[in-house]
Amino acid sequence: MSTPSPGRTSCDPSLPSKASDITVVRIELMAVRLPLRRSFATSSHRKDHLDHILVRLTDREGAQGWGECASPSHPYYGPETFSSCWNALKDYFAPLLIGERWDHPEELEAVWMRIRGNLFARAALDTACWDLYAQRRNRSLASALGGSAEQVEVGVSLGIEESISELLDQVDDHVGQGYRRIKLKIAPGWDVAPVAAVRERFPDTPLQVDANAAYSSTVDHRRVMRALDGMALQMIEQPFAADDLLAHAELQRELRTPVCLDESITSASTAHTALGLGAAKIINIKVSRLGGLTEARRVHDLCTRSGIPVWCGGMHEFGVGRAANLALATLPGFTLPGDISGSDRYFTADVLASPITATRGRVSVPSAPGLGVTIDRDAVRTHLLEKISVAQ
Ligand code: OSB
Ligand code: MG
Repeated sequence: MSTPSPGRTSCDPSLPSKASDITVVRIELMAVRLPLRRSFATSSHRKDHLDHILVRLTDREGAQGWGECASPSHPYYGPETFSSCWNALKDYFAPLLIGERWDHPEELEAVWMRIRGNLFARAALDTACWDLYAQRRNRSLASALGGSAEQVEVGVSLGIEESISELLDQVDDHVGQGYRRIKLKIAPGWDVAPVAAVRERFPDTPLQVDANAAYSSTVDHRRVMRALDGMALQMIEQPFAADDLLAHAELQRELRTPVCLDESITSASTAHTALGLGAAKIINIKVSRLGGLTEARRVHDLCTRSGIPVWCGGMHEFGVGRAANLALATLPGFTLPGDISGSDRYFTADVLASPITATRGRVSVPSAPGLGVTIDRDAVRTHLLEKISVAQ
């Protein structure tokens, strides 16, 4: 036992315990580029490498927390870009966090309250604060969030391929690896035929589709949705524009297949509105899209109270963001397999000393304090594009 230092109320047992009492004194932003093992195409574009921002916080005691900004480079999934996130972190989020004293990461909402949007940027710092907090409490991030699962069931998200036979090979490969379900990206022109071909070859595999808002509520597109409705899918994810909740509600009334919302759900309030309108029967919870773990957990709690199953979505995270997703997915409402496949599916070299791996469709949750992963400093250095530091 160390002797309590004078003036540190947290060490005086006669006073209410202030177990954390954290002040961040340095924030480093690292732009890191990882090549993708295999290029990935969605309804909007194709990519062969990813530029994400890793953030490292250091507090007054020298403890550190890590987070990842997994924003796509271009504004095709949502409004943010790599550059918008870099600027928002450097000019707004980081300066407000530096020097601020806090006990729990939920208090940071008040610190950042004036900043609108920029949720992918915010998520990086929110996650780093949760990591730091959990480490200071000597608890795993999963347990700090209230989760207890030791393993999480996962599936894969497969991009748009050049041909149906290449898609069938991809599905075959991942079903063989034991992934719990297969998600197929769809877009007008790549929907009924490829999905029907997969369903025919794999009649019993849990299958779902994700349109990334590529459809509109026209007669032609609704015909596509009705055709998909006959293919025993687990869900149809985000067919229409993010802000068109009524179109999703109308579609959900026409289909037996559950509609799942991704891009539409940017807060617990939008989730509340969407559920009130009947716009979805399932919600995809993404740490990045919701601005971090605090809001992601709030959406989980709301859905659980409303009897709506949720699953953890992904943004092709490197190991840091992947570990945060994994911790969140240990909460009890995550009853459907998440998009948290092993790092090796995406990258030849991740930024972790031991990458996250899936075995027969399950990923083990680290039990070490915080995110519970070790960053490979050499890998970060090798793939570093740019680094800046914000200090007190
Ligand atoms: O819509 O879920 C999505 C990847 C990038 C952007 C959006 C999405 C996705 C995925 C892949 O579907 C999820 C993953 O494997 O990380
Ligand atoms: Mg999606």
